[in-house]
Amino acid sequence: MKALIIGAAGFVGGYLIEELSSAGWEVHATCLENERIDGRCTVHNLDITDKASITAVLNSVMPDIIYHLAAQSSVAVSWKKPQLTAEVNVIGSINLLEALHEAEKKDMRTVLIGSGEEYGFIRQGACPLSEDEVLRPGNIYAATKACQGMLGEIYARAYKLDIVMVRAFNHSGPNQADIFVISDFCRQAAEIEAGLREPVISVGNLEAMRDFTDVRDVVRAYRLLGEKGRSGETYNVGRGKAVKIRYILDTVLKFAEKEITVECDPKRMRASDIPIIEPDVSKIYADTGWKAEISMEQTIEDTLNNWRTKLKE
Ligand code: A2R
Repeated sequence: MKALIIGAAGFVGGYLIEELSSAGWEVHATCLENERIDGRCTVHNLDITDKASITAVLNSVMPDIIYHLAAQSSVAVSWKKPQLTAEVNVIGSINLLEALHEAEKKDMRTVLIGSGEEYGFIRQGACPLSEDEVLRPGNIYAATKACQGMLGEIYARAYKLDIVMVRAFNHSGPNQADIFVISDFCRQAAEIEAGLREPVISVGNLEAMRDFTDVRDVVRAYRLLGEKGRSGETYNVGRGKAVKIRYILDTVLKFAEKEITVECDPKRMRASDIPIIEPDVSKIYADTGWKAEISMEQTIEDTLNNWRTKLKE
Protein backbone atom coordinates (compact mmCIF):
# COMPACT_ATOMS: atom_id res chain seq x y z
CA MET A 1 0.00 0.00 0.00
CA LYS A 2 1.34 3.44 -0.92
CA ALA A 3 0.20 6.38 1.21
CA LEU A 4 0.56 10.12 0.80
CA ILE A 5 0.16 12.16 4.00
CA ILE A 6 -0.54 15.81 3.25
CA GLY A 7 0.45 18.15 6.11
CA ALA A 8 2.64 15.62 7.92
CA ALA A 9 4.92 18.03 9.82
CA GLY A 10 2.38 18.63 12.59
CA PHE A 11 1.54 16.76 15.79
CA VAL A 12 -0.38 13.87 14.21
CA GLY A 13 1.74 13.53 11.06
CA GLY A 14 4.78 11.99 12.75
CA TYR A 15 2.62 9.38 14.48
CA LEU A 16 0.79 8.54 11.25
CA ILE A 17 4.09 8.09 9.37
CA GLU A 18 5.22 5.67 12.10
CA GLU A 19 1.90 3.78 12.12
CA LEU A 20 1.79 3.28 8.34
CA SER A 21 5.47 2.50 7.84
CA SER A 22 5.34 -0.04 10.72
CA ALA A 23 2.45 -1.71 8.91
CA GLY A 24 4.73 -2.12 5.88
CA TRP A 25 3.25 0.69 3.81
CA GLU A 26 5.34 2.86 1.48
CA VAL A 27 4.89 6.35 2.93
CA HIS A 28 5.21 9.71 1.20
CA ALA A 29 4.66 12.82 3.29
CA THR A 30 4.36 16.52 2.52
CA CYS A 31 5.22 19.67 4.42
CA LEU A 32 5.57 23.38 3.75
CA GLU A 33 8.97 24.63 2.57
CA ASN A 34 9.89 25.96 6.02
CA GLU A 35 8.95 22.70 7.82
CA ARG A 36 10.80 19.43 8.46
CA ILE A 37 9.70 15.83 8.64
CA ASP A 38 11.69 13.06 10.31
CA GLY A 39 10.62 9.48 9.88
CA ARG A 40 10.50 6.58 7.50
CA CYS A 41 9.06 8.34 4.46
CA THR A 42 9.84 10.24 1.28
CA VAL A 43 9.31 13.96 1.78
CA HIS A 44 7.72 16.36 -0.73
CA ASN A 45 6.96 20.07 -0.47
CA LEU A 46 3.33 21.02 -0.92
CA ASP A 47 1.26 24.07 -0.06
CA ILE A 48 -2.42 23.10 0.01
CA THR A 49 -3.39 26.62 -1.14
CA ASP A 50 -1.48 25.99 -4.39
CA LYS A 51 -3.41 23.47 -6.49
CA ALA A 52 -0.56 23.01 -8.98
CA SER A 53 1.71 21.75 -6.19
CA ILE A 54 -0.91 19.14 -5.21
CA THR A 55 -1.34 17.94 -8.79
CA ALA A 56 2.43 17.64 -9.22
CA VAL A 57 2.82 15.50 -6.08
CA LEU A 58 -0.23 13.33 -6.89
CA ASN A 59 0.99 12.59 -10.39
CA SER A 60 4.52 11.81 -9.27
CA VAL A 61 3.64 9.68 -6.20
CA MET A 62 0.47 7.98 -7.53
CA PRO A 63 -0.65 6.95 -4.02
CA ASP A 64 -3.31 4.39 -3.16
CA ILE A 65 -4.43 6.34 -0.08
CA ILE A 66 -4.17 10.03 0.75
CA TYR A 67 -4.50 11.38 4.28
CA HIS A 68 -5.33 15.09 4.41
CA LEU A 69 -4.02 16.55 7.67
CA ALA A 70 -2.91 19.97 6.41
CA ALA A 71 -4.80 22.63 8.30
CA GLN A 72 -4.80 25.79 10.29
CA SER A 73 -5.76 23.69 13.30
CA SER A 74 -6.00 26.20 16.14
CA VAL A 75 -9.42 27.49 17.27
CA ALA A 76 -7.76 30.55 18.88
CA VAL A 77 -5.90 31.43 15.67
CA SER A 78 -9.10 30.96 13.66
CA TRP A 79 -10.70 33.91 15.52
CA LYS A 80 -7.65 36.09 14.84
CA LYS A 81 -7.05 34.94 11.25
CA PRO A 82 -10.41 33.86 9.79
CA GLN A 83 -9.40 34.44 6.17
CA LEU A 84 -6.21 32.41 6.51
CA THR A 85 -8.16 29.63 8.25
CA ALA A 86 -10.73 29.51 5.45
CA GLU A 87 -8.01 29.73 2.79
CA VAL A 88 -6.11 26.72 4.17
CA ASN A 89 -9.00 24.60 5.47
CA VAL A 90 -11.70 25.29 2.85
CA ILE A 91 -9.97 26.48 -0.34
CA GLY A 92 -7.12 24.05 0.41
CA SER A 93 -9.59 21.17 0.62
CA ILE A 94 -11.27 22.26 -2.63
CA ASN A 95 -7.84 22.38 -4.28
CA LEU A 96 -7.20 18.82 -3.16
CA LEU A 97 -10.64 17.59 -4.25
CA GLU A 98 -10.28 19.27 -7.66
CA ALA A 99 -6.80 17.81 -8.06
CA LEU A 100 -8.20 14.36 -7.22
CA HIS A 101 -11.00 14.78 -9.74
CA GLU A 102 -8.49 15.64 -12.47
CA ALA A 103 -5.71 13.24 -11.44
CA GLU A 104 -4.30 10.65 -13.86
CA LYS A 105 -4.72 7.86 -11.30
CA LYS A 106 -8.41 7.22 -10.65
CA ASP A 107 -8.43 4.55 -7.93
CA MET A 108 -7.16 6.65 -5.02
CA ARG A 109 -8.86 6.71 -1.63
CA THR A 110 -8.77 9.96 0.37
CA VAL A 111 -9.29 10.30 4.11
CA LEU A 112 -10.27 13.84 5.08
CA ILE A 113 -9.47 14.59 8.72
CA GLY A 114 -12.11 16.77 10.36
CA SER A 115 -12.92 17.44 13.99
CA GLY A 116 -15.37 16.72 16.80
CA GLU A 117 -15.53 20.53 17.05
CA GLU A 118 -17.87 20.42 14.05
CA TYR A 119 -20.79 19.37 16.30
CA GLY A 120 -20.43 22.69 18.15
CA PHE A 121 -23.42 23.81 20.20
CA ILE A 122 -24.67 20.39 21.18
CA ARG A 123 -28.33 20.11 22.15
CA GLN A 124 -29.03 18.73 25.61
CA GLY A 125 -29.20 14.97 25.70
CA ALA A 126 -27.54 14.56 22.27
CA CYS A 127 -24.46 12.79 23.69
CA PRO A 128 -23.16 10.35 22.68
CA LEU A 129 -23.10 12.17 19.34
CA SER A 130 -23.79 10.03 16.31
CA GLU A 131 -22.43 11.01 12.92
CA ASP A 132 -25.98 11.93 11.84
CA GLU A 133 -26.30 14.65 14.49
CA VAL A 134 -26.87 18.16 13.06
CA LEU A 135 -23.66 20.24 12.99
CA ARG A 136 -23.84 23.61 14.76
CA PRO A 137 -20.20 24.81 14.67
CA GLY A 138 -19.40 27.33 17.40
CA ASN A 139 -16.16 28.81 16.04
CA ILE A 140 -14.49 29.57 12.74
CA TYR A 141 -12.15 26.57 12.79
CA ALA A 142 -15.12 24.26 13.39
CA ALA A 143 -17.10 25.87 10.55
CA THR A 144 -14.23 25.37 8.10
CA LYS A 145 -13.88 21.72 9.10
CA ALA A 146 -17.64 21.15 8.76
CA CYS A 147 -17.35 22.71 5.32
CA GLN A 148 -14.46 20.39 4.42
CA GLY A 149 -16.59 17.38 5.34
CA MET A 150 -19.55 18.63 3.30
CA LEU A 151 -17.32 19.23 0.29
CA GLY A 152 -15.92 15.73 0.67
CA GLU A 153 -19.43 14.26 0.53
CA ILE A 154 -20.34 16.41 -2.47
CA TYR A 155 -17.23 15.44 -4.47
CA ALA A 156 -17.63 11.78 -3.54
CA ARG A 157 -21.21 11.74 -4.81
CA ALA A 158 -20.81 13.98 -7.86
CA TYR A 159 -17.58 12.51 -9.25
CA LYS A 160 -17.64 9.02 -7.71
CA LEU A 161 -14.44 9.77 -5.80
CA ASP A 162 -13.47 7.37 -3.00
CA ILE A 163 -13.51 9.65 0.05
CA VAL A 164 -13.86 8.87 3.76
CA MET A 165 -14.53 11.66 6.26
CA VAL A 166 -13.31 11.64 9.86
CA ARG A 167 -14.40 13.69 12.88
CA ALA A 168 -11.60 13.28 15.38
CA PHE A 169 -12.30 14.18 19.00
CA ASN A 170 -9.62 15.40 21.47
CA HIS A 171 -6.40 13.52 21.06
CA SER A 172 -3.23 13.85 23.00
CA GLY A 173 0.21 12.38 23.60
CA PRO A 174 3.92 13.17 23.76
CA ASN A 175 5.04 16.21 21.73
CA GLN A 176 1.64 17.89 21.61
CA ALA A 177 1.66 21.68 21.91
CA ASP A 178 0.85 22.91 25.43
CA ILE A 179 -2.26 24.79 24.32
CA PHE A 180 -4.10 21.47 24.79
CA VAL A 181 -5.16 20.52 28.30
CA ILE A 182 -3.25 17.26 28.93
CA SER A 183 -0.02 18.67 27.55
CA ASP A 184 -0.61 21.95 29.40
CA PHE A 185 -1.08 20.32 32.84
CA CYS A 186 1.86 17.95 32.23
CA ARG A 187 4.14 20.80 31.23
CA GLN A 188 3.22 22.80 34.32
CA ALA A 189 3.87 19.78 36.56
CA ALA A 190 7.23 19.05 34.89
CA GLU A 191 8.27 22.70 35.30
CA ILE A 192 7.33 22.57 38.98
CA GLU A 193 9.36 19.38 39.46
CA ALA A 194 12.32 21.03 37.74
CA GLY A 195 12.04 24.05 40.06
CA LEU A 196 11.18 26.36 37.16
CA ARG A 197 7.93 27.63 38.71
CA GLU A 198 6.08 27.89 42.03
CA PRO A 199 4.34 24.62 43.06
CA VAL A 200 0.95 25.87 41.85
CA ILE A 201 -0.85 24.50 38.82
CA SER A 202 -3.17 26.89 37.02
CA VAL A 203 -6.46 25.46 35.72
CA GLY A 204 -9.75 26.45 34.06
CA ASN A 205 -13.15 24.74 34.17
CA LEU A 206 -12.59 21.33 35.76
CA GLU A 207 -16.22 20.23 35.48
CA ALA A 208 -16.43 20.16 31.66
CA MET A 209 -16.48 16.59 30.32
CA ARG A 210 -14.48 15.78 27.20
CA ASP A 211 -13.47 12.66 25.31
CA PHE A 212 -9.71 11.98 25.08
CA THR A 213 -7.90 9.40 22.97
CA ASP A 214 -4.19 8.71 22.70
CA VAL A 215 -2.79 9.97 19.39
CA ARG A 216 -1.26 6.51 18.80
CA ASP A 217 -4.75 4.99 18.90
CA VAL A 218 -6.05 7.78 16.66
CA VAL A 219 -3.52 7.09 13.88
CA ARG A 220 -4.35 3.39 14.08
CA ALA A 221 -7.99 4.38 13.50
CA TYR A 222 -6.87 6.42 10.47
CA ARG A 223 -5.00 3.42 9.04
CA LEU A 224 -8.01 1.14 9.54
CA LEU A 225 -10.40 3.67 8.02
CA GLY A 226 -8.07 3.87 5.03
CA GLU A 227 -8.25 0.09 4.74
CA LYS A 228 -11.84 -0.67 5.73
CA GLY A 229 -13.90 2.53 5.97
CA ARG A 230 -16.89 2.79 3.65
CA SER A 231 -16.56 5.28 0.81
CA GLY A 232 -18.62 8.46 1.20
CA GLU A 233 -19.14 7.86 4.93
CA THR A 234 -18.19 9.98 7.96
CA TYR A 235 -16.73 8.41 11.10
CA ASN A 236 -16.29 9.71 14.63
CA VAL A 237 -12.89 8.84 16.09
CA GLY A 238 -12.76 8.96 19.88
CA ARG A 239 -12.85 6.87 23.03
CA GLY A 240 -16.60 7.21 23.48
CA LYS A 241 -16.24 7.89 27.21
CA ALA A 242 -15.96 11.52 28.27
CA VAL A 243 -14.24 12.37 31.56
CA LYS A 244 -14.15 15.51 33.65
CA ILE A 245 -11.07 17.72 33.15
CA ARG A 246 -10.72 17.30 36.94
CA TYR A 247 -9.81 13.65 36.31
CA ILE A 248 -6.88 14.72 34.11
CA LEU A 249 -5.71 17.11 36.81
CA ASP A 250 -5.96 14.45 39.52
CA THR A 251 -4.00 11.98 37.39
CA VAL A 252 -1.24 14.51 36.70
CA LEU A 253 -1.05 15.30 40.44
CA LYS A 254 -0.88 11.56 41.22
CA PHE A 255 2.15 11.13 38.93
CA ALA A 256 3.87 14.37 40.00
CA GLU A 257 6.95 14.01 42.19
CA LYS A 258 6.30 17.21 44.17
CA GLU A 259 3.39 18.50 46.28
CA ILE A 260 1.34 20.79 44.01
CA THR A 261 -1.57 23.07 44.86
CA VAL A 262 -4.27 24.04 42.38
CA GLU A 263 -5.30 27.57 41.46
CA CYS A 264 -8.29 28.50 39.31
CA ASP A 265 -7.43 31.08 36.66
CA PRO A 266 -10.51 33.05 35.48
CA LYS A 267 -8.73 33.68 32.15
CA ARG A 268 -8.88 29.92 31.51
CA MET A 269 -12.66 29.82 32.01
CA ARG A 270 -14.73 29.92 28.83
CA ALA A 271 -18.12 31.63 29.05
CA SER A 272 -19.89 29.17 26.75
CA ASP A 273 -18.21 25.95 27.82
CA ILE A 274 -20.39 23.02 26.72
CA PRO A 275 -20.84 20.65 29.73
CA ILE A 276 -20.24 17.37 27.89
CA ILE A 277 -18.87 16.39 24.48
CA GLU A 278 -18.84 12.66 23.84
CA PRO A 279 -18.98 10.76 20.55
CA ASP A 280 -20.84 7.60 19.67
CA VAL A 281 -18.08 5.41 18.25
CA SER A 282 -20.16 2.37 17.32
CA LYS A 283 -19.87 3.06 13.57
CA ILE A 284 -16.08 2.88 13.38
CA TYR A 285 -16.16 -0.19 15.63
CA ALA A 286 -18.72 -1.93 13.43
CA ASP A 287 -16.86 -1.19 10.18
CA THR A 288 -13.22 -1.57 11.25
CA GLY A 289 -13.15 -3.22 14.70
CA TRP A 290 -11.25 -0.20 16.05
CA LYS A 291 -11.60 1.02 19.58
CA ALA A 292 -9.28 3.03 21.79
CA GLU A 293 -6.90 0.78 23.72
CA ILE A 294 -4.35 3.04 25.41
CA SER A 295 -5.56 4.22 28.83
CA MET A 296 -5.73 7.90 29.67
CA GLU A 297 -3.32 7.25 32.56
CA GLN A 298 -0.78 5.93 30.06
CA THR A 299 -1.18 8.96 27.78
CA ILE A 300 -0.77 11.31 30.74
CA GLU A 301 2.26 9.48 32.12
CA ASP A 302 3.97 9.41 28.70
CA THR A 303 3.21 13.09 28.10
CA LEU A 304 4.55 14.04 31.54
CA ASN A 305 7.73 12.01 30.94
CA ASN A 306 8.11 13.68 27.56
CA TRP A 307 7.96 17.15 29.17
CA ARG A 308 10.45 16.03 31.87
CA THR A 309 12.89 14.97 29.13
CA LYS A 310 12.36 18.12 27.07
CA LEU A 311 12.99 20.40 30.04
CA LYS A 312 16.36 18.70 30.61
CA GLU A 313 17.45 19.25 26.97
O1 A2R B 1 0.66 25.86 10.51
P1 A2R B 1 1.98 25.10 10.49
O2 A2R B 1 3.12 25.90 9.93
O3 A2R B 1 2.25 24.38 11.78
O4 A2R B 1 1.79 23.94 9.36
C1 A2R B 1 0.69 23.04 9.45
C2 A2R B 1 0.33 22.52 8.07
N1 A2R B 1 -0.19 23.58 7.20
C3 A2R B 1 -0.17 23.48 5.86
N2 A2R B 1 0.23 22.49 5.04
C4 A2R B 1 0.13 22.69 3.73
N3 A2R B 1 -0.33 23.83 3.19
C5 A2R B 1 -0.73 24.87 3.95
N4 A2R B 1 -1.15 26.01 3.38
C6 A2R B 1 -0.67 24.71 5.37
N5 A2R B 1 -0.97 25.51 6.43
C7 A2R B 1 -0.68 24.81 7.54
O5 A2R B 1 -0.55 21.46 8.36
C8 A2R B 1 1.01 21.74 10.16
O6 A2R B 1 2.31 21.28 9.88
C9 A2R B 1 -0.04 20.78 9.53
C10 A2R B 1 -1.19 20.49 10.49
O7 A2R B 1 -0.63 19.99 11.68
P2 A2R B 1 -1.11 20.47 13.15
O8 A2R B 1 -1.51 21.91 13.08
O9 A2R B 1 -0.07 20.05 14.14
O10 A2R B 1 -2.41 19.60 13.35
P3 A2R B 1 -2.50 18.10 13.94
O11 A2R B 1 -2.69 18.18 15.41
O12 A2R B 1 -1.37 17.28 13.39
O13 A2R B 1 -3.88 17.66 13.32
C11 A2R B 1 -3.95 17.07 12.04
C12 A2R B 1 -5.37 17.25 11.50
C13 A2R B 1 -5.70 18.72 11.26
O14 A2R B 1 -6.44 18.78 10.06
C14 A2R B 1 -6.58 19.08 12.44
O15 A2R B 1 -7.44 20.14 12.15
C15 A2R B 1 -7.32 17.75 12.65
O16 A2R B 1 -6.32 16.76 12.44
O17 A2R B 1 -7.86 17.59 13.94
